[in-house]
Amino acid sequence: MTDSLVIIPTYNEKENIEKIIRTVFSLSYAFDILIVDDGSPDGTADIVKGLQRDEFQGRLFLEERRGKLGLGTAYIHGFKWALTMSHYQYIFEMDADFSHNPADLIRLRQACVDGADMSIGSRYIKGVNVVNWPMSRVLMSYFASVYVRLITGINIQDATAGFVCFTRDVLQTIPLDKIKFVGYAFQIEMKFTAIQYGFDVVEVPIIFTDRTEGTSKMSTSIFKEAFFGVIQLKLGSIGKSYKRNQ
Ligand SMILES: Nc1nc2c(ncn2[C@@H]2O[C@H](COP(=O)(O)OP(=O)(O)O)[C@@H](O)[C@H]2O)c(=O)[nH]1
Ligand SMILES: [Mg+2]
Repeated sequence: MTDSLVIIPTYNEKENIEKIIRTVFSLSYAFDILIVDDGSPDGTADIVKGLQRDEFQGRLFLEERRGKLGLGTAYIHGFKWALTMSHYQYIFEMDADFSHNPADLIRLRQACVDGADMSIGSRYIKGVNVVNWPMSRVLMSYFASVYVRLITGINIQDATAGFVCFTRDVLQTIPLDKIKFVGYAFQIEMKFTAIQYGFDVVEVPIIFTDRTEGTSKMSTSIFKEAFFGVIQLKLGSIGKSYKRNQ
């Protein structure tokens, strides 16, 4: 039994899903995988079921939800699933589209083994490490992190990053039912909340490469949620006590 589970949310990722699963399973460390699919009309879940049946029983898991309910709730669903299995100590977020290099899972895990409570695959700690994104998106993402730092005061260079390793303790402490955002704001909310609870959050440099297959689900509503969500997060935290129950 492994101590590590990679959660991959999917919506219409038929071009990527088999390859990403095989790549993770070919790494030198044994990671399990949980796919959280939101009823992808392109049949992503069927590909996963085939691989589960034929090759990866006991290592590859699938949770299917009925419709596109958003990235944030897909992860919350996955986190809760992971916490029901007592052997998972390191629980990861990773995209299906190869924007995150699966080989970096090992470095993210190592940062937590070495003492961090949560590690983030960060694009912005050594310059800007983004490949193939249009300049407009790079600028938006970079300045989103500057904006998050200014408003919330958290010292994270890549606040919207979606390549993350959580130790079990962090996910057990954060009240998952109270996490309210679904898009980039969800990523900010998880980091902000972990820091409020006093967890040690470290950034590990990665190179982020835009997808070559399939399409992005980024939308203006996700952008708006993040813009106003950051202000809500800060205001909502004032006077709130973040106590770990021990
Ligand atoms: N389950 C689920 N997965 C989603 C949803 N929206 C996006 N994803 C997945 O989340 C990951 C990141 O999404 P992507 O479209 O690449 O966003 P971008 O990288 O910001 O353009 C991919 O694996 C998507 O398939 C959703 O509503 N539900
Ligand atoms: Mg992507």
